[in-house]
Amino acid sequence: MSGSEDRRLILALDVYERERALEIAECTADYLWAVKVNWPLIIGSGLEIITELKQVTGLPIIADLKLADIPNTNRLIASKVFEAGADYIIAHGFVGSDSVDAVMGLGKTIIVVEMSHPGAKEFIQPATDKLIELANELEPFGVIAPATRPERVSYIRSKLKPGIKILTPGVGAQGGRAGDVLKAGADYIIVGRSIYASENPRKSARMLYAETLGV
Ligand code: NUP
Repeated sequence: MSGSEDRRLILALDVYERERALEIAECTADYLWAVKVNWPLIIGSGLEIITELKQVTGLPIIADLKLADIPNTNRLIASKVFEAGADYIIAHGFVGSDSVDAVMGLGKTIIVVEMSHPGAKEFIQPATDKLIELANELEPFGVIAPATRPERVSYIRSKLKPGIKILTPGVGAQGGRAGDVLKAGADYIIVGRSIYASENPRKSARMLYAETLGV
């Protein structure tokens, strides 16, 4: 297997069960840059799953909590999550720079500037320009942008400071295509159901990994 520097695939591990999560992460790890955990897995298996996933895969762990609270509460949550071993936390930007700053003070942060589902057009997309400004000001590790709308990823790339990574969920089950969104300027694709709900998660991850190499 090649080194992790050419990997641009992030597994969204949205299952509840600890055993199943560890099994899927272990068998796909060769093709991943990182593993993303979200509320379903944390609620189903507890926060310790972050530590265990790190041990089993040796990969960075992204905690997709989409923090959206006052600075103090964001800080209280983020400190426990970083303590558990998370390398990155995803936070919402619409709550304001002080709330995001509280997370950034504790560790590497990814700010949501636009979401991938249809409803994102109602409230988030109209605020995307401001959320990009916020990211340019705070310079987080990265931002979340929609793989379901490659043209929006191009737009976000054109406005975003170079060096800030773009991570894009929405490939596969939500209709986005890896090649399209990587060509549009995404650095990483985030894929959940197309891998963990497939008959052969390792094979699905390998195929997606191969797609990212061709771009
Ligand atoms: O805009 C977003 N869209 C999205 O799907 C921001 C996210 N963080 N996600 C997450 O990415 C979502 O919660 C899930 O964990 C993953 C996509 O999973 P799937 O649609 O590939 O199964």
